[in-house]
Amino acid sequence: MSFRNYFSLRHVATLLAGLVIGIAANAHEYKVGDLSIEHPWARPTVPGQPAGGAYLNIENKGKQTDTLLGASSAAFKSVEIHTMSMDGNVMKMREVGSIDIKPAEKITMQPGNGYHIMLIGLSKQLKAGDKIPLTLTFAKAGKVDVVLSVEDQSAAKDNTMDHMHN
Ligand SMILES: [Cu+2]
Repeated sequence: MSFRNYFSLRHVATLLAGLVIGIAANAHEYKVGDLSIEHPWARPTVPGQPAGGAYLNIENKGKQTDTLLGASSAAFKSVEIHTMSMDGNVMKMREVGSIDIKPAEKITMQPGNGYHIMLIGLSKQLKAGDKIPLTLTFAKAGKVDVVLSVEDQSAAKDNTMDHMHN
């Protein structure tokens, strides 16, 4: 390997290390029992928007299934767990009563597909940088307080508001 190649590899490695540290500093993670809850965040809303979407990942590192039973926050009238899926060409959303998280399973929520948390009855607009308390209730792990950070990830595909319901 020439000195030049060696130098660029080192340079790339340094950049990658910086990136990983950057991500770690941004992400926030909560551990409760065997569960780890990663990066709770919500999308900003426009003025007058009645509901918003929130997302987080839940990983079960234990040997027993736990169940997310619900979520609540004083900032909203109600908080519901929803899932979205394609039915032919139509994106359909429905409320799910709970989400099972099996051993070694990781539930990933993201805009536009699968599970999300619906924040209903916004008392004010959600703006990037806002921090919103949210309480998750699990069957085994109990109640877990997390903080949703409102982040503008406008590059992310989002259909959350395209399938609004009452
Ligand atoms: Cu929804």
